Amino acid sequence: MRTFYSEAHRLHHCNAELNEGQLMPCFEMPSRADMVLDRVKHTNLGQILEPTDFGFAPLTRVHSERYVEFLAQAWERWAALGREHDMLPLAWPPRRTLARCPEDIDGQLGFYSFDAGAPMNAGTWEAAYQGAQVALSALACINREESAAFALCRPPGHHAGIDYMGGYCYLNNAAIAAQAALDSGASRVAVLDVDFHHGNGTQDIFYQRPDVLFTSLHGDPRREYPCFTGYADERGEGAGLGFNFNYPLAPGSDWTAWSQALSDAMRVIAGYQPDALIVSLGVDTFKDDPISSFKLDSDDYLRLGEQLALLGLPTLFVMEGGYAVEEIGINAVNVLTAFDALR
Ligand code: OKP
Ligand code: ZN
Repeated sequence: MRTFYSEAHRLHHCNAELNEGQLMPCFEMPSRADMVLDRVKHTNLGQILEPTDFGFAPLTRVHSERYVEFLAQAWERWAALGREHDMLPLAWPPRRTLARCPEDIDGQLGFYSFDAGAPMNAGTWEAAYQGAQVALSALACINREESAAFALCRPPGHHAGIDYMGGYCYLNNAAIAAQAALDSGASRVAVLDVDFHHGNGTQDIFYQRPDVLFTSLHGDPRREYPCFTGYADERGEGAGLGFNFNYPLAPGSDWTAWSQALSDAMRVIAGYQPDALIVSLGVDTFKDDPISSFKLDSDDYLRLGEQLALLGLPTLFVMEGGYAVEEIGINAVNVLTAFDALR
């Protein structure tokens, strides 16, 4: 299959994130994408292509306009205050607060985020924008001539909601692609999120809608980030009720436990009869991932690719997490090569 990739991801490189109470070097670093791209080349997965620019319109189909404008202008406003270090939010509205959007950049950073996990530097917006274009370009290629494609997005996207960033994510690449698929004629799109962390942003975006089915396998929110969503009883709302499926799994889950949830999610997806499948492909389920607690090994990603091929659907793979940098390329591309071998 083809891989879409932009060098612009490199412009996003921040110094520190909060982890376990300490500022530490960001786990989400440029070498992650480099390792995946190297492996795509090494395995001859297929052509590597630069994205086409689809502009702002597809972004504001899932994100609010004021949020996208905020992201696009945030660094300029920050730098105008003489600040040269990474942007981080300071405060968030607590429960029982009717939040009005404040005017200064510090307040707005809190208003448009849900955690301090999405620092921004001078190049973050450009990297995130091009990442979304990578997802849109890969989707467009499926529509035209190919039955599957790989969007090598960085930064990841699945924690970004309608109007907030968080958890290394700014624009929700998978959601933007899902909406673009609907806008180009699909009636139903299924999203399968296999990243270790619950895709709270994608869930939020489609929670009240029946035209996008969201399914996610992830660490149990009672113990794992993003801490407040991902419970099995979150089933959707209104017209979206019955179109959201969460599979929270215990720490230490290995292929045996994980693949049982996968089988159930695939049964739900097959029953939905979608026109396309979008896989939020995080490989932080790997046994040596530094911030996660599942126990998949590299060969298990081959099994995942084989399973997904059985669905027989046009499939877009969108890169999300994975922080064991040495193995991220092997693990992510294992899914893709095994998928290609069977489709
Ligand atoms: C982004 B993606 C756990 C810290 C968690 C944020 C994780 C964001 C993950 N000790 N910090 O879903 O891979
Ligand atoms: Zn993750």
